[in-house]
Amino acid sequence: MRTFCKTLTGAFLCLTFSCAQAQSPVRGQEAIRLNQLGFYPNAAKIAVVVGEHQGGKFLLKTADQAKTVHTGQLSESKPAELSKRPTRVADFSSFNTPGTYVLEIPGVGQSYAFEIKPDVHKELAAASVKGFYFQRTATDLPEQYAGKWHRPAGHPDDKVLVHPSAATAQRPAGTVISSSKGWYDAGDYNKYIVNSGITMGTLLSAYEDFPGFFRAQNLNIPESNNTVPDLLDESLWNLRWMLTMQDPHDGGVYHKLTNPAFDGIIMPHQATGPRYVVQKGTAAALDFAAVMAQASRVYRGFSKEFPGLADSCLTAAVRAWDWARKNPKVAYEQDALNKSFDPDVSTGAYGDCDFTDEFIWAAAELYTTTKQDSYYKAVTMLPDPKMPLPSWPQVRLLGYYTLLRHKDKAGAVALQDLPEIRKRLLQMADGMVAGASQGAYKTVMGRVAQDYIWGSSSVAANQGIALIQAYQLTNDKKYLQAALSNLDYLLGRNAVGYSFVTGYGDKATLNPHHRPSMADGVKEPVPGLLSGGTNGQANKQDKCEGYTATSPDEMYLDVDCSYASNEIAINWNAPLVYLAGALEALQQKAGFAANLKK
Ligand code: 9MR
Ligand code: 9MR
Repeated sequence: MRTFCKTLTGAFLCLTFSCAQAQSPVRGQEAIRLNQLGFYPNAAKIAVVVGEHQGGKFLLKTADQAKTVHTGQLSESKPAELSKRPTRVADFSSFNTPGTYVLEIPGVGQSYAFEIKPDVHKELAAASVKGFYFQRTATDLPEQYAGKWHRPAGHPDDKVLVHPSAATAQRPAGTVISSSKGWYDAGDYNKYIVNSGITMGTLLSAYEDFPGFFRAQNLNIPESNNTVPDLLDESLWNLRWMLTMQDPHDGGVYHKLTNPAFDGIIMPHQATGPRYVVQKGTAAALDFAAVMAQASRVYRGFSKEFPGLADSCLTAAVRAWDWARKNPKVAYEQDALNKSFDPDVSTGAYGDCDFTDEFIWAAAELYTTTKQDSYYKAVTMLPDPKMPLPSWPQVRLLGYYTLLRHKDKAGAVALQDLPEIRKRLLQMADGMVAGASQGAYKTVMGRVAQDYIWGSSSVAANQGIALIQAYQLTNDKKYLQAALSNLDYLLGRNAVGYSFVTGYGDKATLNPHHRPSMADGVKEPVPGLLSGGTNGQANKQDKCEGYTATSPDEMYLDVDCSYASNEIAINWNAPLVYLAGALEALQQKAGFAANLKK
């Protein structure tokens, strides 16, 4: 077992009851909540001071404290929306000289040191993609690429069994198939098509929206020296696995590749139990179809490097779509499945029984790639006025983003809906902007308790993506500013004061529920991984010891047993890749700096 107490920037942090006596009151660095990496020179720069305090002045000092470069007034005290804790804002947006600084609040203390510079999130943006490399199954991660987190290959998955729930005449139960490569889903070692779907859709969209930025990014992965952008090389590792999850006999797609029960807390190569592909389903088929249709479009640009890949993806997409049209209501219901088949399967369910949004996403991708109206017309593209934020069971907006992204090549059938989709997206984004300006933390994320679900960090990141889409459509800086507020949230301007990205920030997640990070004997967790973050129900869900929070925005424990607030997952990292990459890409564009100014 790892110890939960660690020394961090000089402070002794206590994370369980076992060492509660050393817990210090909230002040100093703990009380000053800000993006621990820093700020773009001409963007908003905000810190939030938490706790009782008389207010007054704040000072911006050089990190060596030799010089005060700026002073300002703290705002009036305001209770945070959920916890009602008093908060004040230090807004130093007008100061824009690059350098390394600390914020000093007389009577409270100093913040962590942070930078003001043009590409302040560049390393983070790369690390968030590199995080996927660390999730690779079936390959050694040598020191050359993985540094101190190098490890032997785990889960070759070249001999996977067809589970009785997935048996067909051509592939009876027990048939051995090869289903190699792919990423581990999260802190566990299984591979789930539904969750791979939104993950891949988000990563491929990041590339489609900001190809120049991702072409220039170097991740130091084994493929870094080829002519393909590293993001697409990395994504291909999972795409190749996804392709093997389609039954060649009927086009259906297995819901997941899994152990019957979660592995213990051991390294990947030590986890050698039997693995199964389990029941085909409609959500898996449609998410797969959407990803393959999009991948066909994206990898078409690399036909020389990957001959035939784009065509194979499109064929796979069409076959999965056809299967789903014939099998439009096959839900993955694990409990029911376990009543009929052995062995029982108790790993992540990713069960969803409403496929309206999966049909919309797959139709939008297939239509955009093929230009065939039949795909578009097969669904009701605007079934209701809702604009649900993307998450693994809700992918409608991924389809809308794609239609808007390719609006210039849209045919009549899509053109009739596009003004309405655009209008709804901007309404959604306007609501987010208004919310951010009213909130105690001045972030879009976290003003309402419903934001704090399992994986809430991805709520923040996906709100950021919606805002970037709005910015791309309008060029209106308010959307960009609001998107940036949520990156600030993820990196420390939040009610628990953590940066939720491992390895990034002075007070960043140290003990994620992530088997390799827990079992590798290396003190620091694998870097570039986004913790699921604050979750109002976490104490009831994982029942870890140590929760003291009573407010949903504070229900977070940086301990590795807290899988409901501190696991990492590919569908959470992907929107971080998008958000950090988009903001870096946009700040590189001439004039963007001035654009971000308040
Ligand atoms: O490690 C598992 C994690 O990946 C899942 O998100 C979580 C919820 O399904 O479950 C974790 O596994 C736990 C299991 O559910 C109960 N026993 C303890 C396991 C963690 O060590
Ligand atoms: O992200 C999933 C979350 O929405 C669910 O509430 C939770 C419990 O079912 O499961 C989460 O997904 C986990 C998956 O089931 C197994 N791998 C780890 C995932 C992240 O915790």
